[in-house]
Formats: sequence, structure tokens, C-alpha cells
Amino acid sequence: MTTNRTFTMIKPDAVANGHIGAILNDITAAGFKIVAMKYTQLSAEKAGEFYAVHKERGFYGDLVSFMSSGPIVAAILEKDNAIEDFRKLIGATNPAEAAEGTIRQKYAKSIDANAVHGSDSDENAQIEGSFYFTAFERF
Ligand code: RTP
Ligand code: MG
Repeated sequence: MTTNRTFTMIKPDAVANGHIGAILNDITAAGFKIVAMKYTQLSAEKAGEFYAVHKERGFYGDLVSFMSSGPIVAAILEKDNAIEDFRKLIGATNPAEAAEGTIRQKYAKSIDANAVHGSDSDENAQIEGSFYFTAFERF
């Protein structure tokens, strides 16, 4: 089922560097509607749970400690073709390879501190949105 929704986080680096407003502006200017949003910080345990799919990867420990290092903005976004269009808007995982004008190209410094998360499938968008938001917090 296509839900036309994706899930995003503005990661600790982009929050610390003062890019929340600019990134939300880019997201809404690209036609995404915010249907849930919160400002929060993950514990290491919760970050480990969120990224459990990467448990066996070499970067998992660094990823978990980075994602729990400071506050983040979590949001559910709605738009036709949301998953694909949002991944296009944020650009490649490594900002050095991200296309001109993408969020990671503009605001990210490294593959570890890459400014934003975007879901990679409808199924994961649903799981990730439910990780942060109850039914009463989604509109
Ligand atoms: P995200 O899940 O955060 O939107 O990023 P992504 O889909 O573009 O990349 P993914 O493969 O899901 O990896 C999750 C995060 O792990 C870090 N990573 N480091 N050193 C590395 O080779 C490496 N590969 C991935 C990145 O910070 C990536 O966002
Ligand atoms: Mg991913």
C-alpha cells in the first residue's frame, strides 16, 4: 500500500548548527505537508532500537552515539510519491556526493553527521512514524 507519507529526523548536527528553520522551509517549499512533529532527544537505547536494521554494520556504534548526542526534530510528512521525492530532496547519504541544492549538500558536513533522515520504504515510514508518534499526534 502506498501511503504518501514519509518519516524524517533533523539530526543532532543540523539542530546544533541552527538549521532547523531552513530545513523545514526547504521541506515545505518542496510541497511536503507536516502531519506530525516533535523536538526530542533519543537515549542511546532508543537510537539503537531505531537503527536496529544496521546492527551488524561497522558504523552502527558511531551512528547510535551520534543520533543520541543531542536533540532532534522528528516529523511525518505527506506528499504524493513522498518516499522517493523526499530522498531526492535530501540527496545522497554522503553529502560529498549529494546533488547541488539538496538538503545534505547544503547543511551536512560528513557521512556520519548528514543533517537529515528519510525513510526508504512505505513500510519503514509506517514503522518509524509509529516509533515516535501515537495516533493522537498524527494529523
Ligand atoms: P538515513 O537512514 O539516516 O536517512 O540515511 P540513508 O538511508 O541515506 O543511509 P543508511 O544506509 O540507512 O545509513 C544510515 C546512516 O548511517 C550512516 N552511515 N555511515 N560510514 C558509512 O559507510 C555509513 N553508511 C551509513 C549515515 O549517517 C546514514 O545516514
Ligand atoms: Mg536509511
